[in-house]
Amino acid sequence: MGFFDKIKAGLSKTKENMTVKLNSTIASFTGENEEFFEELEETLILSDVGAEASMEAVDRLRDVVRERGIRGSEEVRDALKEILVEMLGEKGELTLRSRPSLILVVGVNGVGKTTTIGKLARLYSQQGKKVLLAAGDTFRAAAAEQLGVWAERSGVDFVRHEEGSDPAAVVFDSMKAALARKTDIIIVDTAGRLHNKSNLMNELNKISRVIDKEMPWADRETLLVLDATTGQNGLAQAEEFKKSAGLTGIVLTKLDGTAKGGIVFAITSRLGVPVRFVGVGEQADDLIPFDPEEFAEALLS
Ligand SMILES: Nc1nc2c(ncn2[C@@H]2O[C@H](COP(=O)(O)OP(=O)(O)OP(=O)(O)O)[C@@H](O)[C@H]2O)c(=O)[nH]1
Ligand SMILES: [Mg+2]
Repeated sequence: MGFFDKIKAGLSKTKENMTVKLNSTIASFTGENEEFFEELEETLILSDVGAEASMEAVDRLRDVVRERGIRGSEEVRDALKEILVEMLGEKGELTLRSRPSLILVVGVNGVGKTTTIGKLARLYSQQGKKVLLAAGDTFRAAAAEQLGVWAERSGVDFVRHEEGSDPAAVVFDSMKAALARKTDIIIVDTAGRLHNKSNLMNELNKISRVIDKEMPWADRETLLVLDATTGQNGLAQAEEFKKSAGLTGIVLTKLDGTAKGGIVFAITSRLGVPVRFVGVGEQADDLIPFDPEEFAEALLS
């Protein structure tokens, strides 16, 4: 199954899902009429798109409908699709040119960080890259073990320390090991929960400083993992991480567990941080590079 089919399968979970509602609203379009736009805005808001992004989409659609004199539902669908794709921004890859490059994976507990790292390890090692996983979640011993299982599954390198040790030291050792072994990509797991929130942000900052000091030249991506089923709550988390950790991309997991998915628009419009991957299941190959065009197509077909 490709991106399109997986997204469609995910979003078609319930009868009350986003695509069904969107498409029935669009089918009711018979020319410029305020009721249609209000219904569309409501549908978008109910699909987790968020008030701001929904209003933006509908305002833009209203203008396009007027400018082009659109009367038919097919044309209105195409116009809406164009707008949604534009709102999602360009499709893009992670910048991982240096050897090694680093991917820091952050997010609150249970969103799917470790699983995503396992999937990324699979993806990049299949592309012929030498990957090393760093067990930066030292808060729980089980966390390193879970990551170790993923490393073994994909046959990639793995660096861990004891429970309770300093995550920055794990990252330091990972960088040394990566240089010695000519590793292409270091992927760092981090804790989702510590004794308190400021500890968590301090720990991420410390990891950052160690990388800045040892490998200022290395390409580095900081990916925030968000659970799509938490809807608008994810946005508050994202804003906090953006402020304290600096983010270069979002991974939206568990899209297979929600019939909504509009959260993708809320994230890009509120944060200006691109969605790079979506998770659509628990298996190693259930991670898909995000494609705005195909996503919008899946919603509107
Ligand atoms: N259905 C589904 N489940 C997922 C996906 N990604 C992760 N999960 C599941 O979500 C649960 C939590 O995943 P983890 O990877 O352990 O999450 P984490 O962020 O590392 O959690 P902590 O280490 O506790 O902070 C596991 O049961 C995963 O199998 C996804 O895309 N779809
Ligand atoms: Mg974890």
